[in-house]
Amino acid sequence: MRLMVTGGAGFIGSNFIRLLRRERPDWRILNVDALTYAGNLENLAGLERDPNYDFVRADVADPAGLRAALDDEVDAIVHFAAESHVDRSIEDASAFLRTNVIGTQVLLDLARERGLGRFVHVSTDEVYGSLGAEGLFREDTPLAPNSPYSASKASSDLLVRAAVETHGLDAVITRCSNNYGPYQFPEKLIPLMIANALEDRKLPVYGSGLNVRDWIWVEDHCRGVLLALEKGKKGEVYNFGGRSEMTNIAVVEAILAQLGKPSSLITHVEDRKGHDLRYAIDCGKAERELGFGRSIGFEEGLARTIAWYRDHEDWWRRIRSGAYRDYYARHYGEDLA
Ligand code: NAD
Ligand code: TDX
Repeated sequence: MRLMVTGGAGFIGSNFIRLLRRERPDWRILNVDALTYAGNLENLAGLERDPNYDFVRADVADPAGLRAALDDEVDAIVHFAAESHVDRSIEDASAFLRTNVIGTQVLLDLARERGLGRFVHVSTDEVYGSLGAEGLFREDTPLAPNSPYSASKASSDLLVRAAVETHGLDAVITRCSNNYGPYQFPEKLIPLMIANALEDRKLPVYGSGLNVRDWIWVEDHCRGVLLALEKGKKGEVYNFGGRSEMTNIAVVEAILAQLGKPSSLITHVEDRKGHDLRYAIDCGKAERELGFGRSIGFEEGLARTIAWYRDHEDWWRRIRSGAYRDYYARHYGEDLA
C-alpha cells in the first residue's frame, strides 16, 4: 500500500503516521502538508531516515502543487489537513474556507482523476451542532454546525458525499469527538491548560465552564481511522468517541489535581461566541461494523498526556516563544513572555 496522508505534520496526522510505522511497517507513506502554524515536522522526528516515508510540502487547495506531489503509485488518501481551531475561525474564517472546503474538493477531484481506491475524510462531531443535557450524536443526526470551523467541515463532508453519489468515488467519512494526547498544539483546551499550569499562569475557562465535551485518546481515534480505511463501506459515515463526557471545568480541575496545582489558577473569561453546550457521541455503528473501541479512559489518558508535556517542555516552549505568542496576546489579552 502506498498511502497519501494530508496534514500529517499536525496533531492527529502525526500520531496516525507513527501508528502506521508500528502497525503497517511495509506501507509506504506520503505525507503532504503545507506546514501552517499548526504543522510541525518535529512531530515526526526520526522518520526522515525511514525509506518507507516521504514528506512533500504542498497546499491541498493548490491543484498544481498537489498534482506534482501525488505520484502514480498512491493507492489511497487519508485526509486530515484542515484549519482546526474554532476560536481562530471566529476571528477570521477565510483560511478555513480555503483549506477545509476548497482543499477537500481539490483532493476529491484528484482522487477521481487518478482512480484512487479509497478516500478517508477525517471530520468532526462538531458538524452536528450542539446537544442539550440529553441525547447523543448519531450518524443520521442532521448537520447543524454553529461555528465557521464546523460549517467548513460540514461543507467538506457534503462535498465528499457528492463525490460518492455523483462520481462513485470510494470515500468514507469519519466524525470524531475531542482528541487529546501527545503533539497537540497548545492552543487547544488540554495542552493549553497543562502548559499554563506548569508555568503557574492563569487558566482561562470560557464562561461558566459547564460546556461538555467527549474526550478520546488520540491513538484510539487513529485506530478508528485505520479501521475505516481498511474496513469501511463506500459512502458510509462512522462516528468515533471516547465515552468520556466531561465539563470543561472538571477537565481543568483534573489537570490541576494531577499537577498538584491550586484551583485558584482558574480564571473565568468571556465566553466563546456561539459556544456549543454539549457534544456526545453514539459510536455503536463503528463498534459493531468496524470493531472500533477505546483502549483507555480519560484519567489514564490525561496522566499520559501530562507526562508527555512534562517530558517535552522544549517542544511546547518553542511554539509558545514563536508566532503563536501574537495570537495568544490578541485572544487572551496577555503576553506569554
Ligand atoms: P492540526 O491543526 O493539529 O493539524 C492540521 C495540519 O494540517 C497541520 O499539519 C497543517 O500544517 C496542515 N494543513 C493546514 N492547512 C493545510 C493546507 N492548506 N494544505 C496542506 N496542509 C495543511 O489539526 P488536528 O487536530 O490534527 O486535526 C486533524 C483533522 O482531524 C482535521 O481535519 C480536524 O478537523 C479533524 N478532527 C480533529 C479533532 C480534534 O480534537 N483535534 C477532532 C475531530 C476531528
Ligand atoms: O482557552 C480555552 N478555554 C476554554 O474554556 C479554550 C482554548 C477552550 N475552552 C473550552 C471551549 C470548548 O468548550 O474548552 C472546550 C474545548 O475547546 P477546544 O480545545 O478549542 O476544542 P473544541 O472547540 O471543542 O474543538 C475540538 O474538538 C473538535 C477541536 O479543536 C476541533 O478541531 C475538533 O473538530
